[in-house]
Amino acid sequence: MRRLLAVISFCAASFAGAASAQSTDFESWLEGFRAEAAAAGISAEVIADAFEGVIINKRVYELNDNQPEFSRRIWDYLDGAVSAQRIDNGRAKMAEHRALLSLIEQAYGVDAEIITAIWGLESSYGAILGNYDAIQALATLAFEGRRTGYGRSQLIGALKIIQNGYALRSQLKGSWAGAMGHTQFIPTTYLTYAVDHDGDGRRDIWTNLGDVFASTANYLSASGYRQNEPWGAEVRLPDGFDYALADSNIHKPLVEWAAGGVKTGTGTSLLGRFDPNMRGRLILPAGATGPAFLTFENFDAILKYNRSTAYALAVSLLSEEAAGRSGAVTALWPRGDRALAFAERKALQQALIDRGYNPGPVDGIIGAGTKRALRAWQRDNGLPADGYPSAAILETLTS
Ligand SMILES: [Ca+2]
Repeated sequence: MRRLLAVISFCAASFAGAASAQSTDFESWLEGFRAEAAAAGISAEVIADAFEGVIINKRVYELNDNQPEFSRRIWDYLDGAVSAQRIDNGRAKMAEHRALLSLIEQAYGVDAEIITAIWGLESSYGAILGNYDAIQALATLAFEGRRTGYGRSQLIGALKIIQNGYALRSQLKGSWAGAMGHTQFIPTTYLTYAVDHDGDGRRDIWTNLGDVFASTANYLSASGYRQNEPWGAEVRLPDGFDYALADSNIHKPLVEWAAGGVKTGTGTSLLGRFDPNMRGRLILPAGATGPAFLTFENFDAILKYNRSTAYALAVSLLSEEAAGRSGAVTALWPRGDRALAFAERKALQQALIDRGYNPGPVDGIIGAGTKRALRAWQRDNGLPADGYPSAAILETLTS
């Protein structure tokens, strides 16, 4: 016991040493960053005021490594993102703000239910705006870790917001990643796309819903969103379907998908429901054993908001519900599947290399390269080529 205590106190001492070394490093990093900000045209006064008392926030690093829309299984994420509560609130909010949303829908060509769904996902309709000091959060990300480039550019953006008088230093509150206001704009998105809907001279994404909705619609419109076009739909695939067609690079007109036997989720013809010339790509978020979706250009516009398929699907399904339609997914998710741990994802990549396939670097990130290599191996071995890294596939690959 005494020995254990000694070990603990030794660790505590070295921790304290590491922490003070880190704060010294942060101070010297900040010196360099001040020069960078000055070169970007930020005044000495704004810089001095912005960084007064700012220290790094370790919690930001923890959250950066554990983003739920990337780290959770998609069905668990969707259970929370498209919960009965969020659906009910979405319908109520659509009704409450119908007049304002209609005006913005007409002005920007973005459907009210998509604006509402993004609002619901980003801040639970304004209930959770985030209490992190954006300057501190972004300085923390800029200082070290895997998002230093993002942190630096957003930090400069945040300083420009203050310098241009769009918001006060004290108003820059938001998420741990520096996303702010009702629909969580990061500073550079704010600078480029936020708009002053009510004409009071401020682009107030923190307290003015007209500015919030218009800014969100403006950003989606610039990302390619088109009014009255669907995001996509759940689909049903025929027996013997070539799952390799579920590839983010394969966009085909609906008429071709229909010719290949793809039907709506209820088994009817796609052509009866959608414009046959609309182009879509097929996604299988949980592999061949889970639900399938055809997604159109509006889905890709939502992905520009947050580059996570789980997020874009949640927004899409919630938007159906907010509009009073059903956003329920009819096929079952493979809820018994577990997510592969980091070491297992690396083992899967290594196994593909050992078998003569090229997944790219062994980094534990299942990206397009890994999926393509996995598909090739599946195809060569007579398995459904869905490129989905399940525990069962890892077992087969490594046995
Ligand atoms: Ca305004």
